[in-house]
Amino acid sequence: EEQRLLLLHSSSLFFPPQGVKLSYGTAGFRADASILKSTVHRVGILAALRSLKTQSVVGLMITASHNKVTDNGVKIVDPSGGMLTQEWEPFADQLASAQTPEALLSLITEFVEKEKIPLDGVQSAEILLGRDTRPSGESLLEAAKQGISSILGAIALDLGILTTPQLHWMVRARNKGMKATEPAYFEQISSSFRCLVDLIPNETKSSKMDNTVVVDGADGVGGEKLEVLKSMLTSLVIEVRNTGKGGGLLNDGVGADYVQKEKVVPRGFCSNDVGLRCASLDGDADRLVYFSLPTSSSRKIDLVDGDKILSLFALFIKEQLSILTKEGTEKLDNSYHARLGVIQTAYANGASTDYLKQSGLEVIFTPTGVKHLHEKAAQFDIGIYFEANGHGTILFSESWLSWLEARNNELGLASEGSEQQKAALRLLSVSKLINQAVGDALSCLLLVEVILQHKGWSIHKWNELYQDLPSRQLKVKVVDRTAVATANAETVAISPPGIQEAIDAETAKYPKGRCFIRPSGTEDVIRVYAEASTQEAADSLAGSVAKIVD
Ligand code: NG1
Ligand code: ZN
Repeated sequence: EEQRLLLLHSSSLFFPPQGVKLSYGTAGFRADASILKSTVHRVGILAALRSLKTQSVVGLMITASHNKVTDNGVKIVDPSGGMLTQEWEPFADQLASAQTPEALLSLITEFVEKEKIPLDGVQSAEILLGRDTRPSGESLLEAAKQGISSILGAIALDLGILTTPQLHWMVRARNKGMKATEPAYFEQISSSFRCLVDLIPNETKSSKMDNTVVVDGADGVGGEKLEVLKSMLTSLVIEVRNTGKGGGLLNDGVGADYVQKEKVVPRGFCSNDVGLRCASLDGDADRLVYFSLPTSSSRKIDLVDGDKILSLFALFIKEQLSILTKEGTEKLDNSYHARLGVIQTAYANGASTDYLKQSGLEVIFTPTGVKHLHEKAAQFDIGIYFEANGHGTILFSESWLSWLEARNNELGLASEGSEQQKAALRLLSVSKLINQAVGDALSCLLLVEVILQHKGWSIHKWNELYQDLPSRQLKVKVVDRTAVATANAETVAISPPGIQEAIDAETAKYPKGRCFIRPSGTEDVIRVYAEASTQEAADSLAGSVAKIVD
């Protein structure tokens, strides 16, 4: 009864927006910040229920990532550090659209019963809260706290302004019984970076590689965190621009999404930067792309996107694995051959997929959204996933990691300092540097940098791994985006009827043409992606398919 009254009272303070239906899309709820309060309040309730159900710590992040500053969003981090289980998403949708406190209460009561959630006030729940730098974040965080405290036994721990991946990392760490503070995060990634630097072969160590990277912080949270991190590193100089402190507007003409989609120089970069190795984070620092300015005369950039980061990582891991498992002289247990898999979505550039396959890698496709990629990657001993937009990470299975630890110890006794042992140490360090909970621009940046140093590669050399096929992405505003449904990892539109045939007919007109459409999970649009042998052809294919959709 006390619980009932608490919920009724708390929800009577938050009115759901009229005439809009929000849904838990690709990455939680997202909308204009002004209509989000009641949704965030309810997600607070949901997070508390999730924590009770799993008897573990969960997270709640307030961010709208790469979207405009006036938008915001909210999502739940599951105990593993990954996204909220998809099984709970429909319930999240129902909660968000309940019209009255009574309707909300009856939904919750029913769900608690069905899921057997111990909502008795005896069990406790704990939720870690984080938010990005958006001005609306503070008051939305307050709404989340009120939602959480309307569940008996639930407590919220406000961690302040964080990158999204930091919060994911901390939830995972907490549930593993590890220290889950920001200093612990910085310590882990900087020390594993230093280990990898120490293991750089002497031949490349002496090469005159430029160890400076210029980073566009998108005027978001990433820049300020990078300033802290960079002071803990040696052998790498990081220059941060668009830190948010210079008055620049978040994600406005800056950031990974802008750079990847528009393929032009972001604000804060100029002709003096020609030839430098540059990188862009997105607004909550879970995406990373690289670029360079080829000439001072145009705004165009040479983009090094998520697919190429993936390729660089895959190449490095594969190399280290083959050193590790090379038939050595010692009779040691070489038997655990890691299953290595690479996960992409339909947005991956076709040239990247060809390259990866030619390099002997197993490539798998999933629908858009990290939750899908992550799930697939977790099925491998080493699963590397990336979206073309720069969101991705490397997952290591527990069983292979414990084998690797043991192997490293054996090698340490039998052949300390051997090539094999160095390979084992490198792989162990990668598993600590890279964020195992979710794609993380900061840890990916450090891994890219140390691999380039390891190989003695410039950004140009890296970019030449393969040449991207020209591509074009468009968005089309439609009345009802749910009218489009897709199959086969979103490569085929199964409704409305006839639309796929029309797309196929258009695509057939272009050499190397590839095109697909899908409803966005974060914006009210249909996305069109086209690829072809020339930029003009890709533009024209995307344009005509956009007309079909319209
Ligand atoms: P939607 O709006 O569902 O396309 C976008 C990105 C996703 C993912 C999410 C979450 C593209 C084409 N889509 O999803 O890859 O990053 O945002 O932020 O880049
Ligand atoms: Zn993001």
